[in-house]
Parts: sequence; structure tokens; C-alpha cells
Amino acid sequence: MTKQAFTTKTLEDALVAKLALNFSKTPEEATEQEMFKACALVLRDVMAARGVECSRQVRRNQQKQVHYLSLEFLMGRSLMKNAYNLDVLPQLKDALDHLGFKAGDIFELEPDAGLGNGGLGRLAACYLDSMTTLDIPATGYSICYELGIFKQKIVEGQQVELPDNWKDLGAAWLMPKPEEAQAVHFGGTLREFWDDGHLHIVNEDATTVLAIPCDMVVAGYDTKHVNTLRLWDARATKPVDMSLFSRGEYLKAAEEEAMAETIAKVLYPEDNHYEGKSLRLKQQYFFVSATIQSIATKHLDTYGTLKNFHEKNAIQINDTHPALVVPELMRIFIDEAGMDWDEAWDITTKSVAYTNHTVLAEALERWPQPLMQQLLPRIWQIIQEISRRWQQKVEDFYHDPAKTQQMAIIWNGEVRMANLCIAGGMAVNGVSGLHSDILRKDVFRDACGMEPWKFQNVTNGIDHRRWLSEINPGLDSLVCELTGGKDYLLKPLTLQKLDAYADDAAVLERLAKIKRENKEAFALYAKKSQGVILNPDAIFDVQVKRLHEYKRQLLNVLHIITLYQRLHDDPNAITQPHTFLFGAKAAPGYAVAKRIIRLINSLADQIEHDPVCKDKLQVVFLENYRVSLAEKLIPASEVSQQISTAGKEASGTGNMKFMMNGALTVGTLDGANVEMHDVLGDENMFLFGLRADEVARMKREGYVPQRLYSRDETLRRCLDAMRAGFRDGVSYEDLYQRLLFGSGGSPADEYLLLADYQAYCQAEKRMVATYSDTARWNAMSLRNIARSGIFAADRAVAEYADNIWHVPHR
Ligand code: 26W
Repeated sequence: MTKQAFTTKTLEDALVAKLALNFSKTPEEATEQEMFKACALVLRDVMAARGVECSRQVRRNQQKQVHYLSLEFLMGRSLMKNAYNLDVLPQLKDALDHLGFKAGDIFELEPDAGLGNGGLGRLAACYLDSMTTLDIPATGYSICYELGIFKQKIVEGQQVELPDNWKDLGAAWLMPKPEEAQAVHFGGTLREFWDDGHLHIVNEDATTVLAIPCDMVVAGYDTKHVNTLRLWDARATKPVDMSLFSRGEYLKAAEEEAMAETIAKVLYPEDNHYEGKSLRLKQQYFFVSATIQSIATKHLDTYGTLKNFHEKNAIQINDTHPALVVPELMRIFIDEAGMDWDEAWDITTKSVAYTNHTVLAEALERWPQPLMQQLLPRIWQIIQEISRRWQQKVEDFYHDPAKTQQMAIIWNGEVRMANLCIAGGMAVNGVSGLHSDILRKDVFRDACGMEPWKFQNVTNGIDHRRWLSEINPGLDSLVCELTGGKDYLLKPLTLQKLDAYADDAAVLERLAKIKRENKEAFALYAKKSQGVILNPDAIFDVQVKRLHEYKRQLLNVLHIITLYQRLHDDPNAITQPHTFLFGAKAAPGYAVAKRIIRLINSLADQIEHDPVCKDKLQVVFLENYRVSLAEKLIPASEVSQQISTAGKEASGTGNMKFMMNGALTVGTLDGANVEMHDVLGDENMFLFGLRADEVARMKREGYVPQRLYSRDETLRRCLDAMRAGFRDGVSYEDLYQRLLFGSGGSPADEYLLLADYQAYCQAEKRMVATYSDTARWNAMSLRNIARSGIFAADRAVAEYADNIWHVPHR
């Protein structure tokens, strides 16, 4: 281990000093909020000091750096995480205790930094931890949204969105660096002139917004290495007395102020759904331009030239949202560094790599040409030239107009961002084996035919230190004891050693006891936070993730309705108490998703008020699902629902978190469930349903869900009950119609719920039967934990480092 930053005593002293310096208070006088801030500042100081040393080394050794660009970083809470990584968590707990505070209460105070929607944002946060732990010089970049993902309230069964003001306390981790501000220009006109044999292009009368970096330093585990998450805040350039301005400047200043106020205001809450909103494009360019300028400035400081940019920088873009890095790099290389097109293109295409995170057509970004042209005139010019040359290359290669159209960057008045990323990048990767295959064989088939070497796979991973060791201390102790200490924290495959205990009754009992305690702890929390009484004797059967039709929360509901009906037919049908837990935010504009939330709540209410269900069946909708709730729930979960329509979930990462905490998966062969099945086999998970190729075939051959409805009596009864609704009197005719006949332009049962319904019910049945065989269940649970090591983010990040970024790591 590296030397510890604090003993309990020195940490205590540092906290007392911080309280005095910042709040003029003694520990006795300080509020919990002030104490939280003092904790954050004390740890921040240590990390910042290490940051100075790290940057100096990176510069001195001229190391290649990784820049991870993402419009989302779903960091969650940082206090426990940083204390853990700095190896001072026990000291912090003791110090707080000595100073008269409860560590648990202080940790609970911290708001989640919810600067993301779901999987893609949380992945970025996990990778930042791994890059740091692997000693990779890396910086994350995003926007310092004033409001993160909305807070969800459930009022009369329906989702209500409230603003998430995370910065009041959350800003304690941020260090604003106004001296490193970058100016970002929008709109205006282009003036071209020749000078010195060069064509110069200047953007005149642009609206300028200042990008101010707010840096969040993050510590790695068992290393002195630290990295930075650079969050850009927006400010107007001239916050001076507007009355002094001439008319033209006055209007410009007002415009700049308006733009600055809105740009970093709020995270777009759409997940997997593209909307061509101009504010979103402004956010994207603001963030990209500030980031690229910042990288280029630092590079020039060190090397005095941009000609070796690609040798010293790898820029990873998280989905297409930062795709404008491609034309922005070109702009800087050509307009500011005076390179010619070919040289600029060569360097750009050796610097940028693109990760795709979704194959849903409605999530693909296609910006309207007029918007791009008006908002970003120079960038538009560059994209046109990139597009022209790319199209030429495609024509020369394929001589096939259909392929030219498929692969075009500008087509039909739209800029297709994925094609821009493929053209402008050195690598394109999917996030699970199946997903990468679908990209190669289907979504990007033509591009892959032309440049097959670009297409790679990096199966996602999760920060196992957070998602096992930190949130499940009971399991962590057991793992350490059985695998020989803390090795697994840096060598996650060490978890495999647990496999040897699958027949060890004593170990299995201890594992069961840990789960039981976690369930009880969660029940306590659910009571306190939401007033619901959970029965810890029940199976905790959990589906938590964004609400989306392809994730099929509705299939889960259909099965529960069926169980409920079975229970009515035969009150002894259920012997093992079963609790279904849901957590999900719906995009505010996604009406169907919101209806499904309401349906879950209607059903929960019906079951709660039906005496037949008492101690047998329960449904709970957990409000405001977020990182910090996942951290409490996952260690207490026994069943993990990963039931997306095969071919639709790029990877999933929740699936990995549950597996690592010993929950068993009921799932389809989709995303990373496939890799999970590879290591677990049929015997250690509950697989069901159509495979991706079968889904595709069924759609091709014409899928008619009404046939299943008329043929299958159980299914029909279930759907009829849903349609009629429950005791709250709300009808779900709309969802019924959508499944059987389609609605709003969507085909009937687009995601094949009815096709998989029987198989799903059977899988749940197998699961419940297995649950009654406690020893077998516990052995399966242990094997899940044992084989989850491949899903550590350290493994994924090492693959990026080796195969895409070409940077060394520990
Ligand atoms: C433009 C609107 C929009 C917003 C967000 C489109 C697409 C997104 C994300 C790409 C959605 C997302 O989070 N995708 C998830 O990424 C995870 C990390 O790779 C995967 O594990 C999930 O399967 C995938 O749904």
C-alpha cells in the first residue's frame, strides 16, 4: 500500500482546522453540512497536492494522455469513495466519531452528483476511477450542469419531476479555475482573406460564451496517481455595466448573457432518444470547443507544436454526443496552427476514438443542416469538406450509390453524427460482444467493409471497488477472508477462488447471512425513506434502470399480474413470499414510459390492499432511483431482472453490479448477459426468450401479437386485467392497444413482450423453485460472485489502453 495520507489524529486536526478557517466554528458549533464540507475540503487538499505532482511528472516524462469526453458523468457521491481510495475510510469514521458526528449521517448528507441519465454516464464515472487506479494520465470532461438528472417524486402513482440542485453541497469538491477559461464562439459570419499565400478565415460578430473549468480531482486506489474531471461552467464574457454599451454591443452582451445562463443550466433527461434541440447542440459545441482548446493549449505549452498531437493525446468520445471534436480539431489545426487539410486530417484521425452505446434508431443523432450552419458556420464548412472527401472515398471503394447513401455524413439536409465519428476516428467500438457484432454486421456494415480494422469490441465493466467492496462490507470481508486478503481489489479475477467454496456449507451459510443482513438494512431504509414495509423473508426480485419499452419493465408487470391471478385462483399457489422492486426514471417527454410507471403503482396498490396477497406477493416502486439508492439496494437484491428484447441493450452494467453482489439473473441473451452466460452456463442463471437473430427473423417474417393473445388463455386474461385496470380506477386501455395493435406510429408490440411472455413466466417459475433449495441457491450466488471479475472496469480500461489508446498502465 502507498503511505496513508492521515492517521485518525492528523485527520481530526485537519477537520478542526478546516472548520475554523472556513466557517469560524468549532466542531461543537458546526452543522452537519459544515462538517461534510470540511471533510470534502480536507480530502480535496490532499488530492489537489498529489495532482500538482502528477501533472509535473506527466509533463516531465512527456507521457501520452487520455481525454475522456462525455456529456454525462454520473459520479454519485464522492466522500466515502475518496476516503476509500485514499485508504483513510476507517480513520475518517473514527475522526468524525471523536468530533461528535456520525459518519453514516455525514455520508448520507452528500447529494449525488447526478450529471448523467443512466448507463453511459455511470460508465464514464467507473472508467475514471479505473483509469486513475491504473495510473493512466487521464482527464474526464463534461458540463458543470447546475441541475443534474431531475428528482423523481411519485404523486398519486405518477412521476413528477423536481429540480436537482446538487451544487449547494456538491460544489465542495469543485475547484473553479477562471484563469484557464476558454472562449467559445457561436453564430456570426465568416470573412475569408488571403495573406502570406494562406487563406484565412475569421468568424465575425459571433456570440461568445466563456467556459470556466471547475475541476474535480479524483483519487485512484492504492496509488498516488490522481486524475481530474473537468466540468465546464458557462459565463458571459462581459458582466460589466450594460448601460455603458453602445446599442450593438448592448444587444450582443444581452445575448451572450442569455446564452451563458442557459447553456450549463440543465442536463437533458432523455436517454436513448434524440431530439434536435438547438440548446443541446449549443451544449455539445460549448463543451467540445472548450475541451479541445484546453487540450491544445496545454499541448502547445509542453511541446511548442501541434504536429505531434496524436502521439501525445488520445481522445475518447462517449457516444456521438461529443462528435464535434472531429471538425473542432480540424478547425484548430487549420485555422489556428496553419496546417494544410491533409496534415490536419491525418493527426485528427489518429487522435479520436468513438464508442457506440446504442443501436436504437431513435437515439441516433442527426442534426439539421440549417441549425448547424447558423450556429456553427465554420464548423459547418469543415463538416461539408469532410463529408465531400469521405463520400469520394466511399464511391471509389464501393462504386455503389446505395452504400454512398448509407455511409454519407451529410444526407437529406442532416448531419449524421455517427458517420462523422466513423470517418474521423481511429477506432469504433461497441460495448459487448453481441453489440459489437451487430455494429459490424448490421448498423455499420458498409463502413466496416471498407475499414474493418477500425471496428473493435470492449465489453463494459464496473468499478468493483465501489460496487462490491465499498457498498457491501460484509461480502467484502468474506471475499478477503476466502481469497487471501485484498488482492482482488486490484486483481478482480482473484474472485474466482471463491468457486472452490461452492460445496462448503459453512461458507454458503455465511454468504446467506450477509444477504439477509443487507436485506434487513434495506428494509429499514425503505421504511424510513418511503414508509414501505418490506418483508425480509420474501425474495427480493429487482428491476432498476431507466424506464424504456425495450428494457421491458412491462413484461415484468405482465408476469406479476399473472401471478396475482394465479393466487386468486388458488390462495396456496404461492408458498414463497415474493417482493418485486422497481426503480426507474422516465424521460419527462416519454408518455408511454410514464404510463408504465403509473401501471406499476396501480398494481402495487391493488396487491397491497388485497388480503389474499398478504405475506405472499408485494410490489414496490422505489422513488427517485439514483446511484446512491442503487448502492443500498444491490447488496440486498437476490434476483436481477435483465430482460430487454435481445439485440437492443448494448451491454447493460447494472447486470454486472447485481452479479457481483450475488444476485441471480433472470435474463435474455442480450448485451453483456451473453458474456455472463459464457462464464456461468445455463445452470447458474435463468435464461429465457428469443435470441437476437430470432427476434430479427420474427420481425422480418411478420409478427402478429394478436395471434398469441387469442391462442394463449393465461396471456389473454392477464392483458384483459391490465386493460381494465385496478382498484384505483385507472384504465390501461392505451398500453393494451399499444401491445396488440400498435399506437403513435409504433408497430404492435414492437419489443416482442408477448412473444417472450410464456418463456419469461417459466424462467421465473424455475427461479422460485430454485430459491426453495437454499443450498443450491447459495452455491449459485457464490459462483456468480466468483465469476464476476471479468466485469471489472479495470479489465475494460486496460483493453482500451492496450488496443485503442496505446498508453501504458499498471
Ligand atoms: C441523444 C439522446 C441520447 C442520450 C443518451 C442517446 C443515447 C444516450 C445513451 C447512449 C444511452 C445509454 O446510456 N446507453 C447505455 O450505455 C451503457 C453503457 O455502455 C450500456 O450499458 C447500455 O446498454 C446502454 O443502453
